[in-house]
Amino acid sequence: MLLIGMFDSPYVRRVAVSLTRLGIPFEHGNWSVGADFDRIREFSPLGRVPVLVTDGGEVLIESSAILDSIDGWVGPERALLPAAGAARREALRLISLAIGASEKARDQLYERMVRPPGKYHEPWVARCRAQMHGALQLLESTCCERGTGAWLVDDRFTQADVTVGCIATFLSEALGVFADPSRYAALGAHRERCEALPEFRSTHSAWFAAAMQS
Ligand SMILES: N[C@@H](CCC(=O)N[C@@H](CS)C(=O)NCC(=O)O)C(=O)O
Repeated sequence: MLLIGMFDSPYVRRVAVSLTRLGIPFEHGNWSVGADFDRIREFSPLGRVPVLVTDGGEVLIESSAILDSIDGWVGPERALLPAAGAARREALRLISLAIGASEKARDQLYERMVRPPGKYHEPWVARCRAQMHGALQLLESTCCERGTGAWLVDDRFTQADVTVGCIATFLSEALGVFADPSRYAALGAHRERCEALPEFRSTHSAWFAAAMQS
């Protein structure tokens, strides 16, 4: 099994954390969507990561669809997304908030990275920033309600923890959202708890963290 994409992407990383957590071995294609664009497009013409190539040669794209397949392979007892009911709805709500915040962060970053300086549209950046913080405030409220040391849904580690953890670290390193430790204290504590786990440690992109600080 080959997982294509760098771990600086929270979408790639949530797949890598899930595979590692579930004990599913994979080879890592540490390819950049910039420098290795043509190589990635040989597997997926969309040119976006993550891409998961199974041992049977099937090419899976889109992190949520990939995670759905992985849960299917391990079965309902071990699946990271709760199977049904209130737990599943709550996990999907938290995952949607985290993904939404990440997409709004990406839009802010791309505005600076892709457009020439004279073409920045500040009202769009401000709108994205407000939307990102709106989602983060709801995640912070949930972490506060759950209390210190609790996982986000039920009493077990789920895909909500994986995704919120990966995206919180991406937002921390790319945009410094935890620079003021009092602003998202409970979410920050949840992130640190996730990052202490072996599956998070083994998939952390030290390169990205350093590049964003310099
Ligand atoms: N919804 C997609 C988002 C994936 C995504 O945006 N990947 C970024 C890297 S973080 C990418 O491939 N960007 C290059 C591009 O879109 O051209 C998923 O969950 O897999």
